[in-house]
Amino acid sequence: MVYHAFSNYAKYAWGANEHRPISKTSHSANVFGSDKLGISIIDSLDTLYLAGLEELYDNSRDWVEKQFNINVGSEVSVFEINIRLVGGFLAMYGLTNDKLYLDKAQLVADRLLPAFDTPTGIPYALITLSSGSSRNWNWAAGGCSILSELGTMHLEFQYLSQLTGKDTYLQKAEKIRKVVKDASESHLYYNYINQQTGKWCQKQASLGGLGDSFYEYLLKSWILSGKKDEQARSMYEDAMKAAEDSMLRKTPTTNLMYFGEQRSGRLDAQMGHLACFVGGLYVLSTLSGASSSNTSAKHEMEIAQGIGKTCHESYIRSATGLGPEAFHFERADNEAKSVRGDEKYYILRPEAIEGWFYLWRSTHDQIYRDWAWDALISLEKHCRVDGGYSGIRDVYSVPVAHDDVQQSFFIAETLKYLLLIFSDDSFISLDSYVFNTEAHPFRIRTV
Ligand code: DMJ
Repeated sequence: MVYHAFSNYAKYAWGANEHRPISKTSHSANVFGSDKLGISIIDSLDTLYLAGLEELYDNSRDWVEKQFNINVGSEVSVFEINIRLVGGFLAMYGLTNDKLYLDKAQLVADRLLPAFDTPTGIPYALITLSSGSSRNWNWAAGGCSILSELGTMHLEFQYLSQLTGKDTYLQKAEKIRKVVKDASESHLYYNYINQQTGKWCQKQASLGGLGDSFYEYLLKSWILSGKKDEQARSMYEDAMKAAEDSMLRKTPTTNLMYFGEQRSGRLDAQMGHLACFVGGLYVLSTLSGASSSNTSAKHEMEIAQGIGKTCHESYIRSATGLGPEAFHFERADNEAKSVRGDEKYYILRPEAIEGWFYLWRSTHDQIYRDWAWDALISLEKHCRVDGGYSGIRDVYSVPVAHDDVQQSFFIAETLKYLLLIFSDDSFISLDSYVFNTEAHPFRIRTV
């Protein structure tokens, strides 16, 4: 699958950010701008390397060395460039010790730094790479910065400081954390914050889109610090407790567990596909021993298994065996299914499989490999096309309509977690590596 996905990208769109597997042309999402930054090459490096696809990997390294160019006029997402490019390069440096990758990681991170020049240190969402000029998304509430974006710099910047010995990066991330921590209300964190004042812009909270990886990076920063960053651990524990109280529910008759979305004190009984990652996060919390005595491992594993099951239900209640972008729990006769036309799509996302990967590693219950295998078969059946893999527009409708985009996270994450779930535990052991939010494994330093 990795070979089919990447070799077709290479054949039809080499150097472009992504590709269209049906039109067999280049594609670039607006988060990557219009220049060819080779996002799919860099995002795929570690998966190619781990899958042992040597020729494709060698060609990719060669492209990075000779053709990668960040000195372009594109306006890009600070978050996306950080998790895919800085994260992709850092993981490769940890895996290979090849200095090229550390140099490139630093080169890219340095280009992002002007976005952090705000009164609070909270970065803008978008930056023009050549000029450093920065701004927020037009659609963001109150013109504010987004929690999942500004809260997802810490791991890469911490690791870059560890590897280069330069504190600048970690200091930027620590400054953000302080502002967000000071703003929190009873350990609740909202999705939008003003980068000028450090005040919340709206009282909406979510473990799915707009919030998700902020929570993920609290736990993972603690792990990557060799479990020394106690502030990250305690913020994670308190934030998850507050999130459970305000957003974790079970359906009354079928006991399906879900994290809803908090909107100004009211809970929306819907969950996004993105929020399925949280099952894996709870497993990692237990495996790493993050909880103090207040929160038992048993409690965490119940949530991990409950969310893993609910996300699986969202997959098997569709005609394709693949899960929709969002699903609901308001009506007993329609649980874990989409209700609106604009939330029925599947764009090759990894989060459900990611959750089952962690559950497999911690329980070795065959059911998680079976669920991953069923999803893999559905991907082959409905998403594989002659020119790679495509997202689909409606998981409830067969034959499917393709969206004609192969997202770069498909190789970086979805296929990597599939590779890992069917590999031995020692292959990228969770004792030695922590994954960034784009599934790039960072080697944990023990000193
Ligand atoms: C990825 O880019 C990352 O996992 C991010 O944190 C959220 N969304 C996508 C995949 O769905």
